[in-house]
Amino acid sequence: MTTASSPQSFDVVIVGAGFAGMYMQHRIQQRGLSVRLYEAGSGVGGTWYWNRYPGARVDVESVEYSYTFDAELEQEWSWSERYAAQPELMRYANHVADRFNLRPNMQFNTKVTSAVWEEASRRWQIKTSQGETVSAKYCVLATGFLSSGSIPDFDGLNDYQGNKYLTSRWPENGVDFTGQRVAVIGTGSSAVQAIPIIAQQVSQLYVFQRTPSYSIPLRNCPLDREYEKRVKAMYPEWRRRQREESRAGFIALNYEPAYSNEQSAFAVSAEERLKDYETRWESGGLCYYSSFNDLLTNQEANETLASFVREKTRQRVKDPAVAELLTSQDYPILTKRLCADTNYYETYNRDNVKLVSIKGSRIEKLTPKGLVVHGEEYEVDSIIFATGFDAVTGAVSNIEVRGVNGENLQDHWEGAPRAYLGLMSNGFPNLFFLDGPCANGALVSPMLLSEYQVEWVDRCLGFLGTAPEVTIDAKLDAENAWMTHMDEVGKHTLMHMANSWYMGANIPGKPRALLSYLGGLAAYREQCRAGEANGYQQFAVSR
Ligand code: N01
Repeated sequence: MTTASSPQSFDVVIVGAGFAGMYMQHRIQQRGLSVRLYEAGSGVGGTWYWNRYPGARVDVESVEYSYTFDAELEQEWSWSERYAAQPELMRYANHVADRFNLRPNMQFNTKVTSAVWEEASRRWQIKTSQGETVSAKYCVLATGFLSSGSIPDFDGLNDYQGNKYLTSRWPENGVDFTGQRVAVIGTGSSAVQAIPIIAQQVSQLYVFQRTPSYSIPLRNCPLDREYEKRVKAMYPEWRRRQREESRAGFIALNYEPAYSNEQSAFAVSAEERLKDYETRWESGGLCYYSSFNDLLTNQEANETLASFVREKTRQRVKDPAVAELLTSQDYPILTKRLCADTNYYETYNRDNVKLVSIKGSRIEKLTPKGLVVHGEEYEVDSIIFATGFDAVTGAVSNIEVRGVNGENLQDHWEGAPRAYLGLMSNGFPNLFFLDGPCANGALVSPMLLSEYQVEWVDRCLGFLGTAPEVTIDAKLDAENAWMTHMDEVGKHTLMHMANSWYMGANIPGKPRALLSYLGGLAAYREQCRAGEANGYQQFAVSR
C-alpha cells in the first residue's frame, strides 16, 4: 500500500523514538507507507535516552522487557544482567534501530510543537521546533507516559548557585560527585536507584524525603546462561503466557509455584500467606504485583503485605529512628509504584548519608548555597531533583493539538484525559496515542502494552486502506463508555488512597483523576479486540 508523498507530506508522522514509536515506525515501513518520526533527543531509546542517572535500570526482567515481535531478534540478543542497566538498554534500542533500518526516517533534535487537523485536506498539519511544517494523514503520539520531567517551583529555585540535576535529564557524560556535599530531593523509584551509587562518591549526602516509598530488593545479578537458554527455547509459549495469563505482563520463568496468585490473601492461612511473601521477597523484583488478587482492592489484605515489607525494611536499617522514618508510609502498598532496589535502605547505615524527613512540611526555600528545611540551612555543592514526572498527560500537553473545529485536546481533556481504549480521543481523527492516557501503562509491562497497541493501530490502518481522504474517529459514546468502565474498575481499587502520579496527584494544580486503566493486560487486550472485531463500530469511519 503506498500513497503519493512529497518530502513534506507523509502518510504517518510519529512523535517519539522510544520503544513504542520505534516499533510503530517499523510496522509502517513494512506496510510501505511513508513515515517520519520526530524525536526531541539526539538518539533513540525514549525513557532510557533521558534517564541516565546513576543506577538507572529496568525492574522487569530483561528477557521479558524486550520486543516480542521478531523471533530472530529475540534469539540473537543476549542480555548481560537479570535486570539491564540503562547503557545496555540503549545498546538494545540502537541495535533495533539499525537492524530494522529505522534511522533514515527519523529526525532527531526536533520537537513537535503543534498538530492541527485540517478538515479540507483531512490531514494533520504538524509544526516542529526546527521551523518545519509537514502534513500527515495519520499522527501517532508515542510520547511516553513518564517523559515530561518535573522540578517543583521551589522558592528561590533560581537563587541556588550550585549544580542542579534532574534525574530524567541527566548529563550525557555523567557527573562525578567525588568529595561533594549533595542533596537529593525525592525518594521515588529514580532516587531509590540513584542514592546507593551516589552515596559511594560523595563526602555527604542529604536525602529529603516527603513520603517514604515501599521498596523491595531487586536481586539483580549477571544473567544466568542456563536460564537464558531455557527462556530462548520456549519464547513463543512464554510470550503467550505473558500476554494472556499474566496480570501485569510478566511471568518470571524461575518462579515457583504459579507466579500469578489468583486467591485472596485471606483464602489461605497466615503461614501460607507469609510463605508467599517470603518467596517473593527472595525472588526479587516487582513480583508482589502478581501476589494475592485482592491486595489492591482490600485494605486489610493490603496491610498484610505492607506490614510484612515494613518489617523487612526495619531489619535493613540499623538506626531505629531512621528506620521509623523510612517505614512511616501512610498509604497502601502498591498504590504508588513499588520500588525495587539494590542496597537502598542499607545506604542509610553509612556515616555520610543523612535522611531528612519533610513529611507534613516542605522545603522552605533554596538559597544561593543550599536549601532550607525546618528553619535549618543545608549547604550543598549539588542538588539532584528526583522529583518525578508530569505523568501520562505531560508530554502530550506540551504539544498544541487541535482537532475538528479547532478544538484543543487540553479542552477536550478538561479535568481528566479521555481516550477510547487509550488509543483515540473523539474529535481528533486519525490521531493515535501509544502508551498514553486511559490505557494500562501504569501497571503493565510497557513493552507488551505498546507492542499490542502498535499492532492494533497497524491493523486499523490496514482496515482503512489507501483512499487518501479516509478518516477514523472514536465515537463520543464509545469514549464515554470507556471512561465509565475505567472509573468502575478504578473505584474498586485502593489507588485513590495515595497521592501518586497514577492519580495525577504528584503535580500541584493537576486535576486528581485516575490516568490509567487498571483492568490488567488480558482484559485490556480483550476490550481492544472487541473494538475491532465488530468492524470498528465504536469508531466513525469516513471514506
Ligand atoms: O518519580 P516519583 P520517580 N518537595 O514521582 C518527591 C518509573 N521509574 O522519577 O511522594 C519534596 O515516583 C516525591 O514526594 P511525594 C516508575 O514508574 C521506573 O522516582 O510526592 N519532594 C517523590 O518522593 C516510577 O513510579 C524505574 O511526597 C517532592 C519524588 O519526589 C516513575 O518512573 C526507575 C516534591 C518523586 O517520585 C516515577 O519515578 C525510575 C516537593 N515539592 C522511575 N515534589 C525503574 O526501576 C516531588 N517530590 C524501571
